[in-house]
Formats: sequence, C-alpha cells, structure tokens
Amino acid sequence: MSLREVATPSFEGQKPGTSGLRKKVTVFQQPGYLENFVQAVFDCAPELQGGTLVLGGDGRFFNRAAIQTILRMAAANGIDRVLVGQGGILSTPAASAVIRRHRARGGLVLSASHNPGGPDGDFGIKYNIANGGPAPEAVTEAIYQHTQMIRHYRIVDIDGEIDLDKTGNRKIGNMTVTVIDPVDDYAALLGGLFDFDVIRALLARKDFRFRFDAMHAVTGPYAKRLLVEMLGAPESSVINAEPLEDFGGGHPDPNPVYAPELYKAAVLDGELDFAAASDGDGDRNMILGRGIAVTPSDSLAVLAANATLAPGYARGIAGVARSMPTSRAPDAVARALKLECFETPTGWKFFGNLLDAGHITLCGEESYGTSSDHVREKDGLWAVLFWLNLLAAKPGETVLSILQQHWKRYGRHYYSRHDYEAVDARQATEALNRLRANLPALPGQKIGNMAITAADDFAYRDPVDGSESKGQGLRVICGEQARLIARLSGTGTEGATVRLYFELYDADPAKQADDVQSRLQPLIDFAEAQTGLRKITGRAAPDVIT
Ligand code: VG1
Ligand code: CO
Repeated sequence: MSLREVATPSFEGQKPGTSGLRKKVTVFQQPGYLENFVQAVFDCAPELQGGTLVLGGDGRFFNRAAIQTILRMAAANGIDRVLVGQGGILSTPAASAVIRRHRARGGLVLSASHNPGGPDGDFGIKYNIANGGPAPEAVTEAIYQHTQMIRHYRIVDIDGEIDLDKTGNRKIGNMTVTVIDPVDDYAALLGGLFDFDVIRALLARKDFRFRFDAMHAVTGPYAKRLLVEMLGAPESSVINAEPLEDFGGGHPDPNPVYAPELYKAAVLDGELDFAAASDGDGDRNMILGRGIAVTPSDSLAVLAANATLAPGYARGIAGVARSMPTSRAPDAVARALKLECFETPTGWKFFGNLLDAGHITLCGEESYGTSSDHVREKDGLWAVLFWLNLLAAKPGETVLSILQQHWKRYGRHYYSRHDYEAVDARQATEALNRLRANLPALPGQKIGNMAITAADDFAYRDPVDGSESKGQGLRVICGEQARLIARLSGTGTEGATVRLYFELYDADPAKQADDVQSRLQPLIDFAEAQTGLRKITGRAAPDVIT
C-alpha cells in the first residue's frame, strides 16, 4: 500500500444544493471530480480523523466505483474505521440510523435521490454529521469554498478492490473497513417504534389489500425484511423490490405521476386498501388508500394528530416542524394540541437543530418526506409503518375516512405543487424576478375574494443556533385562507426547475370533497399573471402536478 498526493485542478460549481452535490454521472466521472469533493469534506471535517465514517448509497450506477475511491481516500486521510453497507447499499434513513447507533463522526451518502440513474442519469454525494443528519449550511458552504481552492487530494493505492459483498472486516493500512448488513440496525430501530403485533394482524386479514412499490430503488431489501419477513405481508405485495443501477429506466420518485400503476390500482380502480412507494434512496413516501392519494402535508398532520397510537410516541410529541412550502395542515393540529410548531426552509438539514434540541418530534415536507426524531433524515418506510400502525389501531377506518374525519375537525388544506422542469435558467429567473419585483405592492390586493395580507421572500433564523438563511422562496399570503409560493429547485441537474405551490384552507365540512385543481384555480391564475412563467417559457402546462 502506498499513499499518494495527487495534484488536481479545482472544478466549478461543486456547491451542495438542497440535499448534497448532484450532477450528471458523466460529470462525476471526470478524473478528480469526486476526489476533490471528498477531499474537501475530509479537510473541512477534521473530526473524522481517528473516528468512524459511515459509507453507502442507493445502489445507482457509479455507486460501487465511488465507494472504492472513497475507501482509499479515507485510509489516506486518517479515518480509523469505515462502516460500509453490504453491496455498497445504505438507504438514506438507514445511513442516519447507523451513524447514530455506532457513534460515527459522520457519513457519506451516495445518492441523487429521486433523480433518474444510469450512465446518462444523475449521481450525488451528501455529507452527514455525527447526529446522523445532513450537514448544516455553514458546513456545506465551507466545503464548497474549499473545493474552489483545492490543489491536491490524498489516496492510497491497493491491490485489487475491497470486497463489498461479504460482511466482515478488511484492512486498508491501519484503517478497518467493516462491511455491515445494511438493514439490521434500521430494522431494529423501527421495530421499537411501532406495534408489530397489530400490524401483523392487519396485514394477515384477507380483506386488507396491501402493496408497496420499491420502484427498483434502495428500499427493496428494507421492505422485504420489515414488511414480508417481520410483519408477514405476502411476498407478492412488495413489488419492484430488486434495486437496479438505473431503477429499471424509471424515475424513482414516489408520486402519482411517476408511480402511475400503483396510483391507478389504489386511487382510480380502488383495488387496494393501502398502497405506498418510496424513492431512490428510501427517504420519501407516498401514501395511497382506496380512492384517495394522501398529500404529504396532510400525512404529517394526521400522524401528528394520532401519534400517541404508535408505541414509540405514546407519551406524546414535543412539537412539529414543516418546510415553508408544506401546507399549514400540521399547524392546525399543533394549535389544537398545544404543540410547538416551526416553519423551516426547504431541505431536511433545517430540521436537525430542532430535533437535537428536543423542540420537535415529527417533521415533514410537501415533497413526500416525513420522519421523526428516531433518525435525522426523512424516512419512507417509517411513514408506511406509521400509517399501518394507525390503520391497525383504528378498526373499521380506512385511509379515506381517517382523512375525512381529520378535515372535519381541523379543516382541509387543499394543496398542490406544479413543477416546470428543465426550464432555461434565464427564463426561470426572469419569471421569479417579476413576482419578486411586485411583492411590495401585493398586500392589500385581492386574489378572487381573498385579501393578500403579506408577500415576501422567506428568510429563516434558526431558533437554536441563530444562523440565518435568506432567499428561501417567494410567498404570497392571504391570512389563514391561502398561500402561493414560488421557488427554484436546488436538486435538479438540468437548467432550472420552477416549483409553484398552492394552498387553500376550507373549514366547512360541506366543501371538503371538491376537485383540488379547480379549488386552487384562482391561485394558479394569479401565479401566472404575476410571473408570466408559461408565457416566458412557452410551456402550456407544468411537467408534473402533485
Ligand atoms: C426537493 C424537495 C425538498 C427535498 C429535497 C431533497 O428539493 O422539494 O423538499 O428536501 O428535494 O429530497 P428542491 O430544492 O428540488 O425543491 V430527496 O428525497 O431528493 O433527497
Ligand atoms: Co430521497
């Protein structure tokens, strides 16, 4: 084994976005590109020296090659031990669980999450800190700054490759590589949160038709262990369970648009009583019932309202947090139950401090992300088990009836997100700038019969460490009645993706079964009038409506 310092040019744009650094695979394959970013992480996180690092990814194309490189760099940078998931696999929530359980000083999670994979697809890398969560902005910014001035990276040469497929210990010089089962720690953690006996009984019922779609992404092995082996669901109920390097050519994004068959079976055809799907790296969840797709915002609100039905939360929850564009459905629950409630910028990294400080127990985002303080990431299967636990604890209820009762009590927040993908970056900026310029003049104006009470560019001050994050999304607010939000995605790799979010509150149970898009139409029209997005881009409609 020999250690080398390799001279390297710095690369433009190695700036982590909403969730890590995401680029085309071909960008990551440039000599030195991955190495520079990893070296920047090691240089900015000296606490990793002499400590344990967790390493794994969602199994997409380039995952194995990247792991081999990172292991050799870890040995050259004084890491004491690396815990790697077998086959290079670790879902994002499992990586978080492993970091916490083994008191690792950090972790590198290799994933571009819901972005497509394969040689022409996307790759990504994210640094998580010792609490198991995504590094906060100050850390990712320091890493980015460092990539701009990097001149060398350190790596050791070894004969052949490290065998990732057999569990157990290997050595690279003084560093130990421990290949671990990727599911064990995670399954044990979830086993302690939910009532597996009642869920098992529910799944055994002949009249309870259940399906989980792993979308050929990382959750396959996790779902098989938890749902089939531990909870007795029929093997056939977990579909697309084989992780594939290109996710079978699909878009591993669990929503009605990218999981159309599951959506049709449950929502349109009513063939399933409960269906769910997860994304590339296993941190997202979509919950469907017979005739109903649960919006992620409602899902968080329902889980918060019913949390004490699950053993792990039986003593009550401290509070809830949601990202700014997430609907205010959870706020209504927090008010009624007298819980603390926080509004954070988009991205899971903003929940970390609130969770660590014990301010909140549950948190979520409108983008199919929900989780709790059991890890520091969003957790797809956690949400699925929580819903199963809830259904099992409420005999006679369905997903739809649970939601209807929830709306009756707390009011309904009609909600939708419209995405315009791969838009020309200049056009996207122009559209948002138009709205931005109008913001000061909007309060006092009306959207239909609703008066605008505030309009701003969302800024956040972290209540725990006081750090500030500005420019987090344009908001137009009509009191408690409605909101319209516009922001640019920070996870795309092609042009710009514009996200428009629409929310309308209705407390009247007689008006809670309307068509969502029709109810939101005045807000949708107002957004176009303010941004000119469709006109500027020449697009007739959004690419994805969720
Ligand atoms: C999107 C979602 C955001 C989520 C992020 C990472 O970010 O909107 O809520 O935290 O993806 O999720 P953006 O910047 O594209 O809107 V994942 O499952 O892709 O790690
Ligand atoms: Co994800």
